[in-house]
Amino acid sequence: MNSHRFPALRTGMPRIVCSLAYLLPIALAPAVRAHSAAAAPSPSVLWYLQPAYDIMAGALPIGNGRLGGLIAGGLSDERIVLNDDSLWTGDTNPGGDYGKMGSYQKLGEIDIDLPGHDPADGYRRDLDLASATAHVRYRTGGVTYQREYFASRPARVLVARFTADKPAAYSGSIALAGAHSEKTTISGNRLVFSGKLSNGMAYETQLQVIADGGAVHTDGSKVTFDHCNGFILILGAGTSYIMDFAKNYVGGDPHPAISQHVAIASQTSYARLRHDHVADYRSLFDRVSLSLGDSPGDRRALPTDARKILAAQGVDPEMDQLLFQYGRYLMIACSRPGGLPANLQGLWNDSNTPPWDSDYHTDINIQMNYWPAETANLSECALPLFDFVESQVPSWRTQTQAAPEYKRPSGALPTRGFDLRASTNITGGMGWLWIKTANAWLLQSYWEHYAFTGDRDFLRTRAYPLLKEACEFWDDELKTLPDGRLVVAGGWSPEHGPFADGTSFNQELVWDLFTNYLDAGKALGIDADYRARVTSLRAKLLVPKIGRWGQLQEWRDDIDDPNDRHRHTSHLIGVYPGRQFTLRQTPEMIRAAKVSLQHRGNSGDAAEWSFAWRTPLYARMHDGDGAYHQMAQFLAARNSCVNLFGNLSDITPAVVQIDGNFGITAGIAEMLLQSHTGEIELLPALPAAWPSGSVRGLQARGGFQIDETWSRGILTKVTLTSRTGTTCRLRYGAKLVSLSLHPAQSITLDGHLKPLTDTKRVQSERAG
Ligand code: FUC
Repeated sequence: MNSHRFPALRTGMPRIVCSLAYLLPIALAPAVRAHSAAAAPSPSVLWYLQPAYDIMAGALPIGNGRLGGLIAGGLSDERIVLNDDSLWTGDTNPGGDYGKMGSYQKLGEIDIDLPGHDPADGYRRDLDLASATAHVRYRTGGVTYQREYFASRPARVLVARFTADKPAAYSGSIALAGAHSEKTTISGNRLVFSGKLSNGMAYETQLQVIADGGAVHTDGSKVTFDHCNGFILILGAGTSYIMDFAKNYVGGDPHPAISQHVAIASQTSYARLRHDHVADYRSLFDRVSLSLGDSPGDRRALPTDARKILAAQGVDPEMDQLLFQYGRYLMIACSRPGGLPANLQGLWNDSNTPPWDSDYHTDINIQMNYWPAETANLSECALPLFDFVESQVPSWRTQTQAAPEYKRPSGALPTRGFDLRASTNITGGMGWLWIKTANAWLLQSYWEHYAFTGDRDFLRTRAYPLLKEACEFWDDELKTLPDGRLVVAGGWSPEHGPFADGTSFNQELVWDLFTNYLDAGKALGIDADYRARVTSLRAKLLVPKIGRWGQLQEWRDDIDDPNDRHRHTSHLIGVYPGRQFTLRQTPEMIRAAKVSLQHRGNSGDAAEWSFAWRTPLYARMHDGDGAYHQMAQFLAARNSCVNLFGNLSDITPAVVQIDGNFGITAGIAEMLLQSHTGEIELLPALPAAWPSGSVRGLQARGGFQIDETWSRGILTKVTLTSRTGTTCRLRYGAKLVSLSLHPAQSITLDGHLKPLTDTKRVQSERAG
């Protein structure tokens, strides 16, 4: 294989390179002569004029929910980093020993040598969010070369196609390398490696090379080809992991299924593979479209990395749209039913020692990953989270009920329920500290899934039993203060300050759990007695107070430091993603929350995800410009450094973390539509930066899909479609109407909430 000439392709490269250096790859690499601006694409494309400068920061991610690829786009040395979401080291249930938790692993990579392709003209690399396909295109030696990549869920493989506009243009080689010193074997143009991790997990990867014309032969560990017209690559992989506690998370040998997937895909035409992939992807992606207005005229001519810098300095609504849809793209690519949920890096990982083990962090990160699932109309993408939780609960339960930290003065241990530590692996293991109310926080997604979809079966069989079990846990664990108030004892406010009784984060999460449980029980009409008990427990919960500088106190004692710039905003969880405090019902608490938020400042404390939390927080305060400012900071973060993560990944602080991408998507949705108060509120936090626009297909609680159009900052039209057939209260500013819809019925209203269709069902109400 050629030495990796292009900086993007050197693995040991330091991740932080400062701003002037950013221009080096373009300015100093004669290898790549930029494509003309004339090819400026639609706003739903990420595009670049050079290969990735760093794999995690710059390569373009594709995924089918389980298998992922990071495309570097090198000229003479293309590199595709491979991942399988279940390839993890670590022991099953290591009993809180962080060291034994293991970490998410890199699977391997495909390395393609194309001697003579460097230098090239007109280089362009892109990721088209409308079709979930990535591309590389360039011209060299009088030939125009094109590559297309996608990850097919229907075919369960990654696919790449290399073509040229002249025959016999390709000569080179293809290698497949595992990340754990495996030996790759080749037979019939199929490269295979397999292995077993020290925890016994078996895995395998198969790559079929299908050449068009020319001569193909194998050369040791590579497939080499001379004068081919082009080639197609089909990659399948898997592990022996299954999400099943009862089987100790060990399933069968992955080999037969991988062989079958690769064989079938290899016999299927490229056009059919692509068609099926795009149809599958679009069935989710096309549910929501967003238009936030025009960007300054010259922006479309700029590649995404350059445009990101400018967008952070001024308004660029198309970039905001791109950020929103990129979060949805990533969700579809890394969280599909049957697979594991999105981990700290989603699915994409170039290391066997990734930051924080690329695990499932339970004190913000995994929760944030799923914030947009319901509002941004990707409810099915939340299913991996529920499958994961249910597969881990038996182990979490055992560990919780044996935890010395939960031992009471009497020596008794908990006998009901489960809780979580901050880090979790995929085999029931947990590490680091207990995040006492992480159980409540994870289960919030269960309630939300029902609230948005109206799926009663899910509520009855999956959500309700866990919500009740967690209530029973807190029923046993809450401590009674001398004044009769109930508190979570010795809890943290992630991730700073003292461990104390009645910390606001914990109080708000138990309130949230109890409320979700009560709503669930009421919807199902069951367990009236226990509901009465939980109602009385909830009434006794200590409610966070307003402190000496007008802040929403983070702790029971008024010890908040007004200069505290910590990245977490844990005490504001009752504002977002919770619903304890709302503008209309508890305006004084929202005012106090805003004081706290403003004092947190704008540093984000080096975690980009913190801007992605502050965006929906300001949105819930109906401060659209405040929300926009946080979103702009997310975009701006670390623009002074090159590794400015041109692929738009969130970074925390020098490593990729995916939570912020999801949080920003959720934040934008929350600016445009809210439904946590019992009303559906239209355009609650529209910023001045988006004076005119439209959105189609956002979801609201109660099983509604909402389309909104606005002009000069004012709603002009709204269409509601009811999934299940129900009533709702629809609000725009001071205007409020009640609607009653049949299943699948739609209704359109103007900006005064006057019906444009089906007048019978609309009845005006006075604003509350
Ligand atoms: C939490 C955060 C960190 C980081 C880590 C993965 O500990 O406080 O910023 O996101 O998770």
